[in-house]
Amino acid sequence: MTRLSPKLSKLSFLVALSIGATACNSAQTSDAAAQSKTDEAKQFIQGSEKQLSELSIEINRAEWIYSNFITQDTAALSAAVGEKQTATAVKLATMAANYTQLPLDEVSLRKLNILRSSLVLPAPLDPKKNAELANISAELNGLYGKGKYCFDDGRCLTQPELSAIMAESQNPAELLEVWKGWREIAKPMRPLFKREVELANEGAKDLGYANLSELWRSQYDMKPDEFSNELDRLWGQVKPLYDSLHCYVRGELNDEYGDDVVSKDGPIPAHLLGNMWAQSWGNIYAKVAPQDADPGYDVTELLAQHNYDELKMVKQAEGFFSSLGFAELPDTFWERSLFVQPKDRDVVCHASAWDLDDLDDIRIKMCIQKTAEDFTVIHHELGHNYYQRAYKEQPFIFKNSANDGFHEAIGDTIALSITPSYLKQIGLLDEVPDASKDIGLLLKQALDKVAFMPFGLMIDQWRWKVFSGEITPEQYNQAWWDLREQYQGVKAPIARGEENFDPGAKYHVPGNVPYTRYFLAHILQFQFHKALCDIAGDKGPVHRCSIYGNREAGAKLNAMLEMGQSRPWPEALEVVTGSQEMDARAVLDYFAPLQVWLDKQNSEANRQCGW
Ligand code: X8Z
Ligand code: ZN
Repeated sequence: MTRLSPKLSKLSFLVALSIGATACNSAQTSDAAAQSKTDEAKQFIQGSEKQLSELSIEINRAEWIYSNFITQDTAALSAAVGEKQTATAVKLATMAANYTQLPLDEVSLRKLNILRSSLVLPAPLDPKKNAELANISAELNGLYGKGKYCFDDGRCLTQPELSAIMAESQNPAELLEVWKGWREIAKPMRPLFKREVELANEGAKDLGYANLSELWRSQYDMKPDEFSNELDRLWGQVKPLYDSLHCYVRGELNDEYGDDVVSKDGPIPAHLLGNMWAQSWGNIYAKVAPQDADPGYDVTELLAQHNYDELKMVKQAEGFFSSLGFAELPDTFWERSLFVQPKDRDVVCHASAWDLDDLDDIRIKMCIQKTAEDFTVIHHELGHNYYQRAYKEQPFIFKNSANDGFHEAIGDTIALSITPSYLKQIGLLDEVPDASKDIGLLLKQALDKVAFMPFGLMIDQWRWKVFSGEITPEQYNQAWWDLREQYQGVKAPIARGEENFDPGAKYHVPGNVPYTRYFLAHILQFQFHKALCDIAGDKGPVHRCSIYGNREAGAKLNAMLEMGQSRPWPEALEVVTGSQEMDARAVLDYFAPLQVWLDKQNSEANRQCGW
């Protein structure tokens, strides 16, 4: 007996107990009943996975077609399939809740909990309301995708074209016109969004959640309020770095535009940061670059000099993943993806990655601009595709990332390895700038990544309050700008009354895509990058490390990706980083030399930081 493992002895103990119970008939009946209940639960899980995986292919196809050809008809088809899929998912989520109290194995319980909590737009059980919600959702997506602004001279520009002006123009009047013009597309969204929130809140209640906020925050292997606290903790770690960056950028913009346009002590007007939403600021790097530490190259220009077109940019990004040991993308990826904005029809240009059949039919859809920014976005999208392919052997319910922040972090992690030495290796750059130019490189990176963090956080801070009723429809826009100011220190360049619906001008609001994932991804990618650089044996500063070509790092990354959502995310995190905690220290370490430099600049210029 002593040779038995503890697990086996426990088993024989249970067997003994149940044998003892045979003397009592009622116990036998209840044992049998319990057994049949657990069998039923397992059958339910199996049936759900089959049903959902079949439906998933149908919905993926309908949505792919809709967002590649936005018309009345494709909207109707997408809404019809959406309606069917939501009805099924809501039914299964409701049933799943009934089984979660059973003494089931860990895997089954995890599947039931995921089934219960993973809807992002739950419809009420009432079929009429479900149909209404499906139509609203499709309409909001279409309004964004079709959105254009027409100038007085008759030119009508789409979102990528307007974004290019926001990135390049030096003329504040033009920037303001484009900024304001794009936001016109969102005005008609307001009543639709309001109704969408009402219906989805009702759906969330039907599933046993207080509201949609609680449901969205229930998807992180911890209690919803614990998750909110976790975000506050992470943001608290980063905020001092953000404040230094904000202070520096505001000072430089004040020098450039004068007190009338950018004050020395208030929030920064949102149209001057090189981006339609002031979410990442890398496009104004040249305006705020350090004179003596500029690396002297620009990836957008390097791409042009080396005749990179859209396809070549994607091939180059694929090459990075191949160098880590990932298999090449399938032929169907190249045949079916959309890389170039079609001139003759409306498409959703916002970049996305797709997995049509939950196996190998992976694609991206993106109106690629030949810029450094989109070179990074391509890596971001491919990160999704490689993740999807890595977990394709998982059961359907686990075909997802450890949490949604992981999905968003993979491609960005790879893009952190686009260093000068990598650019030299692939023939884009002739000479690697020496260490004296690191501040310029770090500043560019901080403008993209650190500036993003409060934006990544505030969108769902707004939405969660909208869902819980703390922000009423009459306060949508005011509350939006209050949070923009609170988190980002950014303000609207002109008065924005409630006739506007500025949140709707950001894709993820009409698209109903949760946004906290990007905040998490911005923390996680620095943790992953550091850990993979350690695995690759890189001994230099982490901002100069590239894992290009390192198979060991690739294998470790793949080991995490393959897990999909089968285990709680801290375990997946541990596989790559050795730690179960999300931790912004990796961000602070990466930018440590920049933080010192920024604080020196700010104090030498006698700047009053904060807003
Ligand atoms: O939406 C995206 C990706 C698609 S998942 C292009 N991102 C966020 C955004 O553009 O607002 C990537 C970073 C943040
Ligand atoms: Zn993404």
